[in-house]
Amino acid sequence: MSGTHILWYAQPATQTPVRGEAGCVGEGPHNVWQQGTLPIGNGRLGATVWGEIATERLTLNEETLWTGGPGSSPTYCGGNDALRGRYGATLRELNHQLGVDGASIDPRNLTGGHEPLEQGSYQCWGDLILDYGFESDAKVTDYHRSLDLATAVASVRLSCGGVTYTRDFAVSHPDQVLIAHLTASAPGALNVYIGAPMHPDLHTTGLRTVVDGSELTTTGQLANNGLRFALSLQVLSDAAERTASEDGAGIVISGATSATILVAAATDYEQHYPHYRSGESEAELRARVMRRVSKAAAKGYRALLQDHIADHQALYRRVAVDLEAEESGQACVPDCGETAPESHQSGDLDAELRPSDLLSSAARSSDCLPSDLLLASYPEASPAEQRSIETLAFHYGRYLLMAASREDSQLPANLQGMWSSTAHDHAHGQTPWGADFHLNVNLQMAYWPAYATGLAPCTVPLWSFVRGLVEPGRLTAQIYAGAITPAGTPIGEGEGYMAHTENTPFGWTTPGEEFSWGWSPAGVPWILHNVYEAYEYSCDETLLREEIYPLLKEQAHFYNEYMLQPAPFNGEGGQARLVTGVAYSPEHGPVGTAGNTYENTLIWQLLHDTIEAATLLGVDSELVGDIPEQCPQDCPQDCSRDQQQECPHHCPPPTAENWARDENGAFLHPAADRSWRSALALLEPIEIGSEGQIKEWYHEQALGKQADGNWLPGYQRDHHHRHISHLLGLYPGDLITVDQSHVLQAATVSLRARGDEATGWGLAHRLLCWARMGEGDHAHALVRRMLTLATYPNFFGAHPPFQIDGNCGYTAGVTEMLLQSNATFVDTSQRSWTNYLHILPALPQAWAGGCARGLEARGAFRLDIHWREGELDTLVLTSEQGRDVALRIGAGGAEHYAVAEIHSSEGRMTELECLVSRWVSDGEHWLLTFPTRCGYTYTIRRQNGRCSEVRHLV
Ligand code: FUC
Ligand code: CA
Repeated sequence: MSGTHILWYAQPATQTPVRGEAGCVGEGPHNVWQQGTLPIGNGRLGATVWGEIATERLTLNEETLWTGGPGSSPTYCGGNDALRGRYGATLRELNHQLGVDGASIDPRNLTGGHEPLEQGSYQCWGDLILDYGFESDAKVTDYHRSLDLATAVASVRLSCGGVTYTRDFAVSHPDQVLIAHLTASAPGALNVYIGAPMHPDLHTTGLRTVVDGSELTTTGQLANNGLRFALSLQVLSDAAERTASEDGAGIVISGATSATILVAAATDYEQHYPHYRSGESEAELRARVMRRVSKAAAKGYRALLQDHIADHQALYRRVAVDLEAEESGQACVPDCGETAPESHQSGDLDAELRPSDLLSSAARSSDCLPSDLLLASYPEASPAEQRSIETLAFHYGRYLLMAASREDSQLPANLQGMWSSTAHDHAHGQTPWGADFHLNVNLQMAYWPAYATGLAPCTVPLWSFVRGLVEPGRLTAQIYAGAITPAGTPIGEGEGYMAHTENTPFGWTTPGEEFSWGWSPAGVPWILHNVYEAYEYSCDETLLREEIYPLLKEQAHFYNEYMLQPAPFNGEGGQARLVTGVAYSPEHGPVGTAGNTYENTLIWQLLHDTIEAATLLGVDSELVGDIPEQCPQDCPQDCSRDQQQECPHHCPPPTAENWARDENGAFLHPAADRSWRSALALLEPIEIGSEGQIKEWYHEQALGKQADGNWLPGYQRDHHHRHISHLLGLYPGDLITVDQSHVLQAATVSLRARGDEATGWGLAHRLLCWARMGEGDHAHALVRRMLTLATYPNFFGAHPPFQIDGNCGYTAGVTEMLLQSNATFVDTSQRSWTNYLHILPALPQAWAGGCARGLEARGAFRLDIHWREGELDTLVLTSEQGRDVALRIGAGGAEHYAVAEIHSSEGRMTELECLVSRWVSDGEHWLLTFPTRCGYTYTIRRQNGRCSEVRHLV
């Protein structure tokens, strides 16, 4: 049903009732904007379409229009404050105090970033205004506006004075222009004023708009930092007359039947430390945007639209999901938004084709409610309608990430993707959190659905952003942790880089001005987890060697050499253990504790991934170290634990004492073993508290309480905190998996204690965790909660306010309910099946039948999953790298399935040794394992005797 790819409304944005809370943008125009407008974008240039009747408005955004950074002050240095950080001395003193003074200390000097005008904020560019000049009492009929996710075209259609007007809007990725196509049903009835004013709250210098015939150009600089900007607009039309408007700021067309308006915009930003500028002059920048528009104009509307749709669909159609129950018993084929006419693909696009026409027929042909009413009716809607809303929201998360982040974007998706209606120089001015790149959950979450839903190309700007953290982050590491890297050191070989919660395009890697939200060095290991996924999903070793491993290695080195400390308390087994020193669990509880579960979990994942990568690449074996747990097995003497230190056959067990330092930070035992493996073994991230919960802080006993029974300072016992940072090992991490019942049980206690109420992204994180726990119905309760409480009428996720993390987290959550691939099991021959595929691991009852096409799993597998009556029906698995595969089938049980067909591209069948293995760990599980060949497709169905052997492994 087309309803899962189209949003449509029967009224303009300003007449769409707002729903739920506005958040920090307050009631008023920005709230109307965030709840009612429809977003389009090509990863660099974006717009939100209002669909207003007489004066159409598109709020324009360009991803690099930011205040702050170089130019905002002559002494700009990424916000770092050397007087506070004291080249690591402050951190060392505080770490020392943690050992002496107990549970927590006052870390107010681990701050920086005092200048909000240097930190800066994302800026709304302005508007594209299309004023039709209708009389104020003109009667308008047949109004609708829509956004087709499958074509990335937003459309408006209305009739007024006997004329039908259409407007179709898209932002082309191949041609880097915004396209607005306007038509009137009566010849010559199109009379429109066209303007592109900059946002009234922008502070600019040298702002100049020139109108020349059908061309308009605006240039200027941001007053705050001198960033140059330029916009070029061109009108192509059959107008009888074309004039500059009286104020000289716009173009008026009269007597036209159709018109195409093309807009390009850019700044002289370049992601290059330390200047972050391309070096272009005003004339060069202007020429760049004018060239784009002229090239597009020469191509013409038909070809532009056609290429836009083809480019969008090549990515969008990789994946589709259909959650609607299959009552009919027919094969489920997910609709990828094929409602667009064939001509969209074949090339003979009708000159008069208007995407806006499609919706009218789609809307007419179904009795589908407009999207705002449909969403509002969700709690009472029929099961089929509920499934279609859930499916639409899944597709929307992918759509938004694509629109905000493409392979040639200069910056990753920001807190609001790339859409904003506000402008203010100040970091904490108007745009929520300056729409910055938040590293204590938000940026990570925006990219969580990327790999599993076929959007790997959209992650390219994320890596370049992370790579871009290295140089400024080395300065932050030097000032706050004393890690000195000589200039010019290649990535991977330095002493380390550090960044914290709030990040900007200009290397703002300083801790924030308040420790409680501003200090979060583990944000870097966390975002590296996203980066490592690029390898896990693609198995591309060149990418791993050249891009990913150096980033991991330098960060692992940094933690190992500068951040890890022997804890002032013992681990659960009574042994000394490592922590990361002064820490804060985002943004909750006691301030300045000796490590915490959040940080230890993230460092565990960092070391785990770095070791895995180094081992795969066959490099840095001394840094990796031996496998401690294997030594005792090789020991010819059966020595007890305290004899091991002396036993010549034994690797000494790793000890935290090896990380002890003097007051200058030098190691007391320079030659001691501090391998990554030893550090990993000493992190012990998960400790279980007296109420059976996963502790959030190591001195927590009962939930939220310290040993004396008092509440931990800052613990939010009245309303449950949105962050669930102590559960990162469950999602996105690999530390807690369904195969370890006691930790899983503890995670359940913690999740239940935190409750199902949270902000938009907080709900999404809970959804993901319940999916990883294998609790489909609970995960689905969070799906319902998100759609009921945290989704605006335009389907933007509501923190509130709008943040893109909720939308992307939702899509990741639905995906994790259908497919997971991050856990490991070890079979009886000691073979580790890392990242085995778990099919339908958390299928809720509400999704009895459905299908998903094109999902990707770690190990470079692509899957089409069909299920019926709550069980797997057919699985089609394509192997992209020829890895061996292990399948666990949550809904159905692997013991009932077998490989039924194998195809290569030549259509050949081959023989295959397929094993159904019983694997006992915390209960009985069955796995189907078989080798695959690159490019071959395997169809798995209920057992039909093709498996050559059934072997019980345990
Ligand atoms: C984190 C969250 C806030 C908000 C902000 C952008 O700091 O704790 O709730 O989402 O990011
Ligand atoms: Ca992993």
